[in-house]
Amino acid sequence: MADTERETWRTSACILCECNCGIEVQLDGRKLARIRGDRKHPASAGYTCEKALRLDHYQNGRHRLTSPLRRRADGTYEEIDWETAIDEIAERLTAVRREHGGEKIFFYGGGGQGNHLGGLHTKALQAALGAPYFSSALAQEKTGEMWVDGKLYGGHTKGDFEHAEVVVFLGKNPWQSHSFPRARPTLRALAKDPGRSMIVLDPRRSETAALADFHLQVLPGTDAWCLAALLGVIVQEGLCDAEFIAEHTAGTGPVLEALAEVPVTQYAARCGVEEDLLRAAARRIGTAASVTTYEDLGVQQAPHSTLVSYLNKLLWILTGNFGRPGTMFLHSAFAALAGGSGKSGRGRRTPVTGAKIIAGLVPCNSIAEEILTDHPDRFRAMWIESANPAHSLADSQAFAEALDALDLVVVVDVALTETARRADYVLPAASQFEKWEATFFNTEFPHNTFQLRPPLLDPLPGTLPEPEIYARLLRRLAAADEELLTALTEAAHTSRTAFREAFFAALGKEPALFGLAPYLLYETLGAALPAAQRATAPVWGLAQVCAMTYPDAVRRAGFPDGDALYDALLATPSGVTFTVDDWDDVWNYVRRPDHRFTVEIPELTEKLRELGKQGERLTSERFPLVLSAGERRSFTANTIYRDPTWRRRDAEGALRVSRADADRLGLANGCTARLLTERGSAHVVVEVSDMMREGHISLPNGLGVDHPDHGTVGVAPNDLTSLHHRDWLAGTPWHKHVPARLEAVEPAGA
Ligand SMILES: Nc1nc2c(c(=O)[nH]1)N[C@H]1C(S)=C(S)[C@@H](COP(=O)(O)OP(=O)(O)OC[C@H]3O[C@@H](n4cnc5c(=O)[nH]c(N)nc54)[C@H](O)[C@@H]3O)O[C@H]1N2
Ligand SMILES: Nc1nc2c(c(=O)[nH]1)N[C@H]1C(S)=C(S)[C@@H](COP(=O)(O)OP(=O)(O)OC[C@H]3O[C@@H](n4cnc5c(=O)[nH]c(N)nc54)[C@H](O)[C@@H]3O)O[C@H]1N2
Ligand code: SF4
Ligand SMILES: [Mo]
Repeated sequence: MADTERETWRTSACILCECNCGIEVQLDGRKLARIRGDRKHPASAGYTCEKALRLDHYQNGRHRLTSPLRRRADGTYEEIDWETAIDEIAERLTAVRREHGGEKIFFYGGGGQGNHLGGLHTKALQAALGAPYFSSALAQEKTGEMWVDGKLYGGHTKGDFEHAEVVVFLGKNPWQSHSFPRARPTLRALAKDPGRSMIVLDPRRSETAALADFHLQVLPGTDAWCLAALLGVIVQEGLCDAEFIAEHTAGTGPVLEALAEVPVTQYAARCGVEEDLLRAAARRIGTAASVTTYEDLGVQQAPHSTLVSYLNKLLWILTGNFGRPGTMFLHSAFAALAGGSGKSGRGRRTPVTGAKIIAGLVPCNSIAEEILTDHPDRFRAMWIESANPAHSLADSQAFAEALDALDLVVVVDVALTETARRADYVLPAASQFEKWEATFFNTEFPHNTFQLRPPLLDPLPGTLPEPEIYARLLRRLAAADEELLTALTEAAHTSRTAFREAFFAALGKEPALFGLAPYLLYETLGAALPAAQRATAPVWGLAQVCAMTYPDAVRRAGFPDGDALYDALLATPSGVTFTVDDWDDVWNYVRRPDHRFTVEIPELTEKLRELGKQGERLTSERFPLVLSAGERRSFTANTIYRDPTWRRRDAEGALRVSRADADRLGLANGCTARLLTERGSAHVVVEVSDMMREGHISLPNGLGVDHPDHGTVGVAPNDLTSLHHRDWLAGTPWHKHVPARLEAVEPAGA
């Protein structure tokens, strides 16, 4: 019995958030009939949350497209065959390039929460077209943090939450949003252990805040003052780690001076946190044996976002909480999630508005501005894959107008999304369970893991996996030299060694080919692999680079070279630990010749000093409330699930309102109200909630998407947000801080 059962459970992963918990699936025909956590997965070890069990709503929903679509003059769509679609798109891309230049073709997306393999091929198309401008959702949440990371140590940091004595969450509700492996058991263990403490900065009593030892219930958008005050206490009471500062940092003096001057009492009042509680939290951080912190959307999409990222990092740097169990770390990566912050990327700006490009990403709030203009350098075409920016970017209406202004829009998606509805061509992708997939959210240390997931099903008829879509288009564009393709294919048929030598020799001779590498690998090595594994060829290339970048750590994980790593990935569908480090190795990830953190960032130290002068608020008499537009709840998952019946509770995604505000406005639980912002208005269902503090209201993310059977349920948050409220440096939007007004529609109790 055990054997037959084991045979029918197939290995995959959840695609709903960056944790990508391993799952096992029992199929009933094409239905994902039963789903459970995969105990063999090296990071999640059997854990899932409630959302994963509903994945059939994604796989087999009525939203699935089964034919390429072409837009008619009247805005409706007609089905066309793949050959026609590829021919016409190739022709129109070529025309845009001829008339305006390849750099006028803008790329967006290239991977969501579960699928990054297709994005490799998007890069190849960009290279073939000479189109360097690109963005994704990362440029509306993480680019401020990435810029700070680049200045401080040149890498991405995360924390060892499982072992930390003190954990600080800033604008982060991991009970619902996860973001580190096995989040709920980890939080429960933290809360239960009297020797450990959890500190949460959140205006809302979130599920995580309710478990915390210190809930610093800041006024929305005032985290900069709260953090400056916490740091002020640490510096002024001598709780810094002087030895760590002397040994591992440079340029710390001016920062310590600025913090020594912070008026703690005044800043505590400014952020609305009781001074004694704030001081107690600071002392807990300053005296703990190990501390980790996690900042997320509540601060990254709110005022002072980049400054807050900096202050967050100072909190663990000045207290020496790096590079030991239970503290912060830098880590290896199977492949880079974003790039371009290196030599070639430094100092790049957008062509029309001159916005700063960080980690190769154009700020999301700038995209519409780069299009809706007469400027000769405006973008003329857009390629969008695995993203729904007409729903997810600030000011949906402006973005829709921008799409309409372009000469050509192509969308690759599984559904006719809000974005696809504005496209000239929509190409239907095979689902993430119908092709090889993987993500590059590999951020753990000292053991980092990567999973290459085999398909559970054949592609739905009419759809194609992205690698095949891009290969057809790149062939039509004659992107690679035929002789080179023939020579590489021959080498691939000879042996892996022959191929490796031929491939790297070709790249060495012509570095420009690097951009096309995923396509070259698919066409040549892929053609020599068993047909069912063809799409894994680019992963062979990544495995080579990974083994060259971290030779010792990959060897310690048991792989003498990139080929051994690639073979293990194919043979181990539950995922592989690809690097094994020691805590002593962590300093090797600090990208500085002296391996020291560069602590002073003059632009931000200046902003820190200016906090004392700033009193202005974004709210006004007209818009007295602060709306957080996009809260993560138990039944939200960006726009991956389009069928509203996947939600077990909170069907319409209620607006959470404090009791005080509800009473003042005459609103009762379940009633409808009108929500207005400077950009738009919507009817909302009200939930009177003890989670909320007065003046703060909160709408969930991922609602307001259209479905063929159910219409549009709930509010699309970005009908209410504006392009103008954004970080001065990174351009990241303040989705969590939208000035708003609420009006009763039906009187309470009616
Ligand atoms: N269930 C679920 N989980 C998800 C996702 C999902 O769609 N659904 N999406 C995934 C993705 S893409 C991401 S990026 C992460 C995001 O994960 P989180 O950032 O944790 O999610 P949010 O709920 O957007 O925001 C976190 C908290 O910020 C608080 N907040 C609002 N304003 C402020 C403020 O001014 N200061 C402070 N300190 N806090 C504030 C909110 O009250 C909220 O509790 O979640 C991932 N996980
Ligand atoms: N107001 C407000 N706006 C926000 C946020 C917020 O909190 N508030 N959060 C922001 C954040 S953090 C994020 S990450 C973004 C998320 O927003 P987006 O990056 O736009 O991502 P999703 O909504 O997840 O859209 C993923 C798309 O991929 C499609 N898809 C699924 N599988 C496949 C596949 O295999 N192939 C292809 N080609 N397509 C596929 C889905 O149908 C869907 O259209 O939203 C951001 N927008
Ligand atoms: S934590 Fe994220 S990846 Fe894991 S099951 Fe839940 S939604 Fe899926
Ligand atoms: Mo996100």
